[in-house]
Amino acid sequence: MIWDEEFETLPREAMQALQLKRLQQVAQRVYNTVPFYKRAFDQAGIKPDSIKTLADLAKLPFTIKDDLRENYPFGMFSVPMSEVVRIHASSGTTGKPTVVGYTRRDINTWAELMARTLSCGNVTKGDIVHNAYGYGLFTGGLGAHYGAERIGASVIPMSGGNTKKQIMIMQDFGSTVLTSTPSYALFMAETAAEMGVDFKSLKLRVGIFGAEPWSDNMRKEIEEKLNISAIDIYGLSEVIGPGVASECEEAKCGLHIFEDHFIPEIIDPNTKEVLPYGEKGELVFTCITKEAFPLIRYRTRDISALHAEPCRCGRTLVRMDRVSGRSDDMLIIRGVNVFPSQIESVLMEIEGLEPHYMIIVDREGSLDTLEVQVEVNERLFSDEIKVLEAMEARITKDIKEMLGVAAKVKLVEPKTIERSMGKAKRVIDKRKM
Ligand code: DLL
Repeated sequence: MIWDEEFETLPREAMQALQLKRLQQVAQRVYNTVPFYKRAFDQAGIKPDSIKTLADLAKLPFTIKDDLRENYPFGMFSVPMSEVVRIHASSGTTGKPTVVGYTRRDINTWAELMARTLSCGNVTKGDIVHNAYGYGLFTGGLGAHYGAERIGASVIPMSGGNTKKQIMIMQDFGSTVLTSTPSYALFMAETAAEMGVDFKSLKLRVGIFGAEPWSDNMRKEIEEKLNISAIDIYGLSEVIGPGVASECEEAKCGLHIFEDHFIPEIIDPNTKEVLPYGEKGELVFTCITKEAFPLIRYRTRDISALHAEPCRCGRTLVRMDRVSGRSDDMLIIRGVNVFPSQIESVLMEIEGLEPHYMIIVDREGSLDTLEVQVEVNERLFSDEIKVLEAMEARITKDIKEMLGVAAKVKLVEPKTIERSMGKAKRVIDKRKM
C-alpha cells in the first residue's frame, strides 16, 4: 500500500526538479543561519546561488559526525530554540551524544515518512501496532509511534524490556504488527517459546525491523520463528530517525529512499568521489526539507549501493541495498577487512546454529586473533562431543573460505550469549580497550 501516491510514484524527472528546488532553498537557508555552513561553503568556494543543477550537489562540503560534536549541543540548528519542539540524541560508543532537533513541521514530516514506512509493510488503520522500539532519546520509539498514529492504527507504546509482559500483551491485545529491532524480535520468539506460547496462535502478521544490521538469512529465521513477514527499515537520528528508507512487502528487494526529503549519494569513502548507481560505497544524505537540523551531504559511514530501476510495487523512488555494515565497524584482522555481517551470513547458513553470536577480536603479541562464539540449538547441544567438534571444524573452514582469515570457533550452550532489547552488540574488540 502506498501512503503518499503523489510523491512516492513521481516520474524521475519531476522528482529531480523537486529535489533541485528544495536543495537550492536549503543551501541558502543553512548558509545564512548556521555559522558552520557559512564557513564550510566559503572554504569550498561555493555560494548557495551557484547551485544550478543537481550535479552541483557534488561541489558542496560534506558534514561528518565530528562536525556535530564540535557544535554540541545545538550549534548546527538552523532555527532559534523557540522553534524547536523536540530534541532527540543518539549515544555513540564514546563521548557526548549526537543531538538532533525538530520544529513542529519537522515532526509532521517525520510522522508522514513513518506512515509511508509502515504502509510499505501494508499497515492500515485496522492494525494493532505493538511498538517495542525504545522510547526516549532514541528516535525509534516515538518515530514509529507517530507514524502508526498518523495511519490511524491502534498503537501500543511498549518500548523495550519486560519481555514476558510483551508476549502477554501481544496475545491478549491481538497485536498484528511488531515494530522492534530484529535482535529483540528474536529474543521475543525465544521468550514466547519458554512461556509455551506459539507465535502461530497469535495475530501477528508483519514486523517492521531496523536500527541495526541484519542479514537476509536472519530475516528467514525471524519470519519462521514469529510466523510473520519481516521488512527492513533504515534511518539515522542525524537525518531524521527511522523514516529515511523502507523495503516494501511486495518485493522485499532494496529499501525505497524517501528522496523528496533526502537526496542520497554513494561515495568512495577514501577518495570521497561520487560513485555511479549500482556501485557499493558509503551512503551520504542531504536533508532538503528539514527546518531545525538540515544536514548537507552527511556521511553516514553505512555501506550500501543505490538502484534506480522502478519497483514492482509501483514506487519510483531510488532503492538502496540492505546496509551490509558500517565503514567504521569494519574490522581489520591481520590485514584483512572483515565485516561482522559476513560472519553472520556464514553462520546463518548452517543448520543447528542459533542466530546469537559474538565476535571477539584480540591481539596476542603482534598477531590479531579472531574468535567467533555461536550458540547451538538444544538438539545439537545434546549430541555427542564428536558432532560438535565436526561442526566447529566446518564453521572454521567456511569462515576461512569466505573471509580468508582463520577464526577460532567456539560453540556455546543455548541462551548464554547476552540478549538485547535494542541494538545488539555483536563485536568485542579488545585491541581498542
Ligand atoms: O537507529 C533510527 C532507526 C530506528 C532506524 C528504528 C530504524 C528503525 P540511530 O540510533 O541514530 O538511529 O542509528 C543509526 O543505525 O547509521 C546504521 O548504522 C544503523 N541502522 C539503522 N537502520 C538500519 C538497518 C536509528 N535497517 C544507525 N540496517 C545507522 C542496518 C541500520 N543498519
